[in-house]
Amino acid sequence: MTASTTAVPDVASARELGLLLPPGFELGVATASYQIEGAVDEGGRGPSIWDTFSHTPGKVARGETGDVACDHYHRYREDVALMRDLGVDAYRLSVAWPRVQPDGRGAVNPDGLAFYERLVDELLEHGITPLVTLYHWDLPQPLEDDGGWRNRDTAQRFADYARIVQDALGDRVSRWITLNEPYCSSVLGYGTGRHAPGVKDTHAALSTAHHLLLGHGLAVAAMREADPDASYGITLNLEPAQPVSDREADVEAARRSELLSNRIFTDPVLRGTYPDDAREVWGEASDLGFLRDGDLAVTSAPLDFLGVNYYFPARIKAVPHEEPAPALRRVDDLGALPLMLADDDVTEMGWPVDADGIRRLLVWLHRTYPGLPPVYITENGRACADVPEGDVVDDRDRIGYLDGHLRGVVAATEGGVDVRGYYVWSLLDNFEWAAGYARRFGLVHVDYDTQRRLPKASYHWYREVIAARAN
Ligand code: IFM
Repeated sequence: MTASTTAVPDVASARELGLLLPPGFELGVATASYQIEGAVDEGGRGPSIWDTFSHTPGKVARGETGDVACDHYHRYREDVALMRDLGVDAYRLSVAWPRVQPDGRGAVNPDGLAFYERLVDELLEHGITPLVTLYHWDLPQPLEDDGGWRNRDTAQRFADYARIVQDALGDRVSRWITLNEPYCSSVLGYGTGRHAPGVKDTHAALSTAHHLLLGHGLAVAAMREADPDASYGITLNLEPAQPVSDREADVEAARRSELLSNRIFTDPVLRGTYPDDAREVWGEASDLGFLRDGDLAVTSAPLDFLGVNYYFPARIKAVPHEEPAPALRRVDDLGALPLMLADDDVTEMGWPVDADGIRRLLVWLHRTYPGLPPVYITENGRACADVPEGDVVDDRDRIGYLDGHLRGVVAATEGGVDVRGYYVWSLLDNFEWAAGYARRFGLVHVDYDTQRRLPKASYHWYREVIAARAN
């Protein structure tokens, strides 16, 4: 189905916002393979760590899995039609490694590649540019059986897989993102165990973060050699951290929070170093044996753009411990030392809303990393308790969130930050990882019983913003 004709809240303000956007500014939507595709046993796809994890009792709310999700694998034409009617310039999708290379190494699955060829062709036919993410957390299970991202060899396997996808799609895709949010893959996947593969091991969180960045750098080098004219980037999820007071303990806790959520990723990628304080904090948990000579030259391979996912800022308060906590305790349990304080406005995820946080983050990146490549906001959005009434989903909280954050991006560009585009997370309601299907982020409501798509008020609002742009 295509867009229905629900009223658009505050059309004038949407149009005014569209006119504020810099010339050529790109607007898009984003999704990810495991969250929308379903069809986990079809077309020769192998199992991923998220299949295993979601089928393990107690790991995902209500025992939900991505087995069917939005059934996008079969309904991608309908979903592309929704994007066409929305008027987006670009669509950020991810390729499922286990569809393309079920074992994570060796044999390639032509049926898996064929799905992405059909999808890319459909996008191009409707004038939508594909922005392809190669890894959005669905590691082939056979690689996990060999250690997953703890195993340094996985970095090379990832680079090989990236080239396979590029060989198949590179004649139609010229913009590539290697990894989505390596923080989540490493810290949540191998540190806190909240995400697949569910490992709780501080040293593993650090080594996997490093191996992910190594895989990113190896993939960029290999892909650039094959096609120097394409654009290559990585997407990092970043949180500006603010101490809740001037107390030394809070300031110190904020520094650690920012180190773990931001700088252990931005520094190796944008500067080719690890921060000095990372060595100091890591020392207690790890011998850093994973770090080898030459690695940081690989992780800092020059990029054409940086993808930034922003959702919320961290307001950090030091929590007293009965006994001195090991410095790295935060990796085991991110809530243990600093806390995020509940704000007045909190999303269904429990995340505080602070639209100016996106501006502060962008300005921080710009000031901290001279030579910062152009930035794309590759995800931004909020979960709302969306309930259709007839054919209407009145998600005005989402509209308010998106409006405020886009204005924050405009303010950052006015302050000199080179931001080239913005992608709403997400086109569709989808499988929100350990939270299952109850957390809805879509511009389009999905009824998981019928797979009916229903554009929400925010979809109509975004269409007005897109249409109003001066360019
Ligand atoms: O759904 C996720 C996405 O997969 C990665 N970034 C954050 C989103 C909302 O939690």
